[in-house]
Amino acid sequence: MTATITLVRGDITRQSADAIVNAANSSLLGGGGVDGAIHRRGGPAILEDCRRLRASHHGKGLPTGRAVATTAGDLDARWVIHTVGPVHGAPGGDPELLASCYRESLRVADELGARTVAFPAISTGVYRWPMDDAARIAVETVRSTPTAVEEVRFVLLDDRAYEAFARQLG
Ligand code: AR6
Repeated sequence: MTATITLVRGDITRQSADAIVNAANSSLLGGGGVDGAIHRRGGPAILEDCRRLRASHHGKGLPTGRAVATTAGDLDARWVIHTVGPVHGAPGGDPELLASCYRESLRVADELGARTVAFPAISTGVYRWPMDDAARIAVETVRSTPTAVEEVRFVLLDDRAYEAFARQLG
């Protein structure tokens, strides 16, 4: 089975879903963009979990392309899945690592038993991945990844992102 893909324009922190994916960084200690918004609206419980994860499993940080889950705190979700996208144009800025973010997040979602998962456009902000290419990788990867997740919802903050994803869905 593969997930049904839906598109929403808006703020991912306002979504209701089993799991909300965060475009984090390796430190797992927060940042700007969607990461900042998730921690702000989700409250301190998310950061507490992140610190615990760092201490127990990821003392050196979460590698690019991997994913881990925490509580969703005050968000309307059961879990936040944190993944680290590649920086476009930097060493290690490999498209395969961006695909890996989506695959690994779905693998974690399956482990949790999540049926609806909301994703932002990973790496397209601070990490500068070109939107059209990021949308292509996101959609192709979700379409080709077997999962028990029923709905993958891409939550796009602006028209440019929404239209890039809509073009990929055809
Ligand atoms: N809802 C949905 N999409 C959003 C939201 C939101 N509330 N806020 C931003 N976006 P970015 P990255 C979009 O920079 O490129 C952080 O500091 C945004 O318009 O959040 O993976 C982390 O800590 C863009 O299209 O993530 C890392 O250090 C997309 O989400 C670094 O940024 C991703 O932008 C990660 O950079």
